[in-house]
Formats: sequence, C-alpha cells, structure tokens
Amino acid sequence: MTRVFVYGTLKRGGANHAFLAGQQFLGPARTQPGFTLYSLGDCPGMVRAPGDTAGVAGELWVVDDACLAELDRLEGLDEGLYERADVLLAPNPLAASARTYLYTRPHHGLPPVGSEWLG
Ligand code: PCA
Repeated sequence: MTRVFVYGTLKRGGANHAFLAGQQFLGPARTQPGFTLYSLGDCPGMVRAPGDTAGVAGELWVVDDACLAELDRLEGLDEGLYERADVLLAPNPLAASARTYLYTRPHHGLPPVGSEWLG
C-alpha cells in the first residue's frame, strides 16, 4: 500500500479519477510551499518552484500495488513524462508526506496554473 498525493485529473470528479476506483480516500491535503502547477492542456504538471509560498492543493489516497502500477503507466513514467517522488505536505492530521507525480520535462512556455487544478 502506498500513500499518494494527487492534484490533477486523478482527483474526485477528474477525467482520470476512475483509476482510483476501489482505493482509499484519506482527505484533502496541500503540499508544503515550493511547488506549482503548469497546464499541459488536458492535465496539469506539478514542478518544484523554489519561490512559491502557497504549495499545491490536492487529495491524499492510499492505493494498492496494482493501482500504483496503473498510475505509473498512466503518467508515462517509462517515457519520462512524470517521475514518482516524495512530497512533503503542509501540516494536517493525515500524513506528513506522500508519493506524487512530478512533471519532469521543461515547463518553460507552458501556461501557469498556480496552486490548484480546477479542470
Ligand atoms: N494526474 C496526476 C498527475 C497529473 C494528472 O493529471 C494527478 O492527478 O495527480
């Protein structure tokens, strides 16, 4: 079992939320400052942003190994689109850190989204 922070299409109501069917929702959460979102069109990419003071809003889930493998495939880990990394969370009653998908390609020129993906 793995704790995962999701911030984009995997959130409840999001286009890829069905990938989390049957997994455990822990609650809403936010990263520590130092992260922000860019738009890749249909989904956001989260990147490290040293000057950021707000962090990124999302959801905490606990997923089983089969689901995690599906998510890795969905997020294109093999193609180097996203990497799965640890992220520190803003203080909350649920957890101090989680795994998340960070966008790995250059974000120069992509539309900035800020701290929450509402798509
Ligand atoms: N799916 C993953 C990463 C970006 C996206 O759209 C997520 O929701 O966290």
